[in-house]
Amino acid sequence: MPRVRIEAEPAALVVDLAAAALVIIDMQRDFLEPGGFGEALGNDVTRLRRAVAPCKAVLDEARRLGLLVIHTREGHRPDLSDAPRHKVERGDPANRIGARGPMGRILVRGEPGHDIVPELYPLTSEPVIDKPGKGAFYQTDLELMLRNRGIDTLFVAGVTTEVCVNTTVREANDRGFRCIVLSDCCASYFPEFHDAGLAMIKAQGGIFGSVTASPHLLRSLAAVGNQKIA
Ligand code: TIU
Repeated sequence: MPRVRIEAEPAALVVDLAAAALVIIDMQRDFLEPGGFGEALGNDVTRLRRAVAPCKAVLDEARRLGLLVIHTREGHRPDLSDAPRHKVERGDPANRIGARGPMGRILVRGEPGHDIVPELYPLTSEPVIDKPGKGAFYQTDLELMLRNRGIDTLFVAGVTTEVCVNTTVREANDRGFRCIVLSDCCASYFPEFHDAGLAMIKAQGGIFGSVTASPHLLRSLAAVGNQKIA
């Protein structure tokens, strides 16, 4: 089984790729495109677009090697019965979760805006986790899926760095999964929160996990050559 050394902060790591997965968090049109939830919350969505190309490069390499890839989407049932009241009632009523926007009902499963951006669209073989919360482990079968596959290490990408990425990494850390967050594959509407979100993960000897930039991972994966992981 291929093992690779990856440059990371606070320290380099050795990863058994057969026990690793790429988890891409919430790269949904609602967060990344105009007219969605992100913009409805008053955010500049172009700030998130910069993560798409690095994510695509890592996704392509993961697919080439046969690394397990899991996508997540934040969103709710059409009747919003799985959405806490305070979450639904946040913000301008015209732009709330469940309200009708240019990409359908905001953050509702099955609507165009809820789906993943075309550049990173999942293959049918790649599990998609629909999650009602910020963390990908909360009320989902992600942990079951990872344990069934013997996964102990997660490469984490997606948006936003300080919200769903950080929440997921903290949940994963408590469950015993090692997280390696790909800094340029994550993004935030607030650059300072992106930086702080990454700093919090890798501080204190990597209290929640490690951080690296995608070129380091890509270099390590390229060294595997044409060996297939699975
Ligand atoms: N608003 C914001 O920064 N994020 C979210 O609402 N969800 C995710 O991060 N996916």
